[in-house]
Amino acid sequence: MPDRNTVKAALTEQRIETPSWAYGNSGTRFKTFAQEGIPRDPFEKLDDAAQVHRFTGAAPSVALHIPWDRVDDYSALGEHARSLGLRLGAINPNTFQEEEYRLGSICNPDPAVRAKALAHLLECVDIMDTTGSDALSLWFADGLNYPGQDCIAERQQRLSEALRATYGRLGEHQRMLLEYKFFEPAFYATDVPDWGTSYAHCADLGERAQVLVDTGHHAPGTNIEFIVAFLLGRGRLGGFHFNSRFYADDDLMVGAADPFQLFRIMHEIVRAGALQDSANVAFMLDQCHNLEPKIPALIRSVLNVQEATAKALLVDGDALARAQRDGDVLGSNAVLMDAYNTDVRPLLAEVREDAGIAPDPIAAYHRSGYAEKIIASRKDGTPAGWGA
Ligand code: PSV
Ligand code: MN
Repeated sequence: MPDRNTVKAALTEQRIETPSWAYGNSGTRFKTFAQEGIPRDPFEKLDDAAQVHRFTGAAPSVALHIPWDRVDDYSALGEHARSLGLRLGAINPNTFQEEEYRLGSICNPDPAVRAKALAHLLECVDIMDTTGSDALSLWFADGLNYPGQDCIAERQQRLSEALRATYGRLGEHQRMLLEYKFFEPAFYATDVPDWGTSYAHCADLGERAQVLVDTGHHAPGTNIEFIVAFLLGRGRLGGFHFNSRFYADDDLMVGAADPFQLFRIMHEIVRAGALQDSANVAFMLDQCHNLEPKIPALIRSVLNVQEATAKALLVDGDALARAQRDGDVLGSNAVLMDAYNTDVRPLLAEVREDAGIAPDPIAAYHRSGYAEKIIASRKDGTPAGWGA
């Protein structure tokens, strides 16, 4: 059986990055239901992120989306993060909300549009230099709605060119994560539709280009842990965007739709020793809380990742290896299920108490009065959303 103290130590060290955009208003294609107390700028988003970290002790960094989080002075934003015990995490360029990008960004048939998109990617590396962020997190909404709309093969060439130029601009301690998504917003063909395409482009570029797995971006039934195991084996798993999907890219709280899948993913991570910081796998959330209040939803998401991780750490690796070697199909499955079926909440409560944190972070957040405070103090101004 895994040693209890080793499991606790691993849980104490686990870090999960929250996305700045999860603190702002969001919605579906049909409607955004505004909430009260929403941050009005990136500084206030960090204030809210600090609450998630305060009550979980596990969320010390925040990913930014540019231009949603554009500020005049990124050093000041970084300083604000530091003053809250946070740091700025992955920088996410946005090449999908401007008129010019109607037919794509770096894959667009028009060289002038491609140049604009590339300039934005390079600008984001400049921002990384200032914020000290180590990851450029790329997702392209590029694709086609109709057969014949553009040349699929030429678009791959254009993609390669822009990725190469961006990769060449990265500093020694910076890396590029390439996210894939099998559909949306384009419905006939997507330029980076799957992990294989992302992997091939990353392999062309070099070691500091890695695949980003957004758990919501797969067809129903996809075996995501297989993808994770494969990429880990090649040193190409850059990180995750965790969320849950019931249908497509729902961006719901991680661990809500399929906690067993999250456990299976974390099992591959633990097995490969990729939980440690040295493995450089970024565990990030990419979620939108359209109905539920944002801060407790993010706390719940962090707890869900911790619970899946704790269960994965409890897998008896020796017993599993033995059963697998013996060809004991039922026995090996039982080892995994034993760990999955363990109630790890008391163990995590203990980890928190050891760290001086309340054992029930959601209850502690509600008791803190922070929600009431921001509702009262953020009455004026424009709440942040996907556009700002
Ligand atoms: C696209 O669906 C995505 O997963 C990308 O990571 C974006 O940057 C993010 O969502 C924000 O909408
Ligand atoms: Mn994502």
